[in-house]
Amino acid sequence: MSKRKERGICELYADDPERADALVFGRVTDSNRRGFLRGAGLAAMGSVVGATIPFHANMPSGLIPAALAESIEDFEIQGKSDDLIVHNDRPINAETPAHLLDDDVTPNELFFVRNNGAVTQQAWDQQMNDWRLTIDGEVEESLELTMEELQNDFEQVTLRLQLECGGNGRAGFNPSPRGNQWTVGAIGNAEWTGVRVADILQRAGLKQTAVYSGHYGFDEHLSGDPEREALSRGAPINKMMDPHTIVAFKMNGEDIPAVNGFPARLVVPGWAGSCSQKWLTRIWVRDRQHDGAGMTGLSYRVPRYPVAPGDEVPDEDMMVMEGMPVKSIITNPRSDAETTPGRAFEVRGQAWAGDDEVRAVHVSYDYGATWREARLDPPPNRLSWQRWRIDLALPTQGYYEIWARATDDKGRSQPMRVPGWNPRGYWNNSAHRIAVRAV
Ligand SMILES: Nc1nc2c(c(=O)[nH]1)N[C@H]1C(S)=C(S)[C@@H](COP(=O)(O)O)O[C@H]1N2
Ligand SMILES: [Mo]
Repeated sequence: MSKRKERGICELYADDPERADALVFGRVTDSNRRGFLRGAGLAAMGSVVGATIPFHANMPSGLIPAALAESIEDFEIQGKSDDLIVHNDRPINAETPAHLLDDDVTPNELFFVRNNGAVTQQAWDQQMNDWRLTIDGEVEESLELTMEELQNDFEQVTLRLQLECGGNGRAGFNPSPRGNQWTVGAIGNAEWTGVRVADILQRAGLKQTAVYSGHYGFDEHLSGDPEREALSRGAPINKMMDPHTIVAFKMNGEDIPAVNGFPARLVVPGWAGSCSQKWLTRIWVRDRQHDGAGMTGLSYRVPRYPVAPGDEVPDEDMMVMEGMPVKSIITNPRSDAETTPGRAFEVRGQAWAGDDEVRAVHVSYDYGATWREARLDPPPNRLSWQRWRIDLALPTQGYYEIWARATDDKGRSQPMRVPGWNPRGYWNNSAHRIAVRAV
């Protein structure tokens, strides 16, 4: 897989050095225009330059560290492995190669990143001192929660939850819809700690008129226009009241990485990732479907009926995406692996099914002529992905493809070919396949 990179870190610094600082390291500038790094940002820069930085307090802001300026070829994302496939660095978008999704719990440094806008330095500055979560709209009593209140006033839960971008798999569509050309890796399954949105909404008291949520974060539209949201999606109240829909403040037991929504974000598992607002500041309870950025037009919407590839679809025939379809990936071996004829090896991966549970995973190495059923683990909790594995031996020398196909508990399974084309390329759940040579 080639890196489709549009802009590198040097360009980013050339363009707007201080914003680059904030994006790459979360560096905040004080009134003397010194960049000072704290906590995770400092640790990230330390690990990138390979040592602690004794004089970090003196580092000018907007100055790309020389160690990076000299050596960097690929864009580095704060706290992320450089094995991620970077599709864009403004806004930052990076997916995880399938073979690195082999852990049951996706590590923070491997978890994909999908940003529509960017967090400015001013926003970090302000939010780090004074973050609040507002709940308002169709509620009996509006709330403004501090982080302390959020963490102490509600029961905390820790859950493994899958989060997948609605456009995961977009690269498979033809004609190619615009947008990040995700292959299969805009998915992750972290262990999130947070509080239930249902508990917060119950505290505020839902009015009879409450039907939908609208989510806001402190990232900005890339144009810099403060009137425009980078993204503001929502979900029907019954999905928000699901006990697995949470406001998370920990990811795998640590602070959520800056690019994944520190200090708090929604996790609305099983639905298009866009519902899971990062850098969350407000949940607006509404008396109608939300109409924020990303809720209207072609974004995160799909045709109500099958359309021919390339068709234009009238606005009134588009509907908002909700649950994600059943899907699986092969995480071992990695594609292009070699094996020995006749010798058994383990093929394994993960499978998930939006709001539902996976019932079975089948694997083929003869282009679908025959299928074998893999062993499938139950989810550790609802809406987590599920591990599957099977021992296979390839009969003779040669080139094979291994295909994996999951079926959900409603009997729906993954198509072999790319399913219904749609204008923005959502919901591609076609079966994952890898190449293996027996030599
Ligand atoms: N505030 C905000 N929240 C956001 C986004 C964003 O651009 N801004 N992107 C959304 C989309 S489209 C996805 S797929 C998920 C991705 O979450 P991740 O970057 O932690 O993987 O975040 C969602 N939450
Ligand atoms: Mo997304």
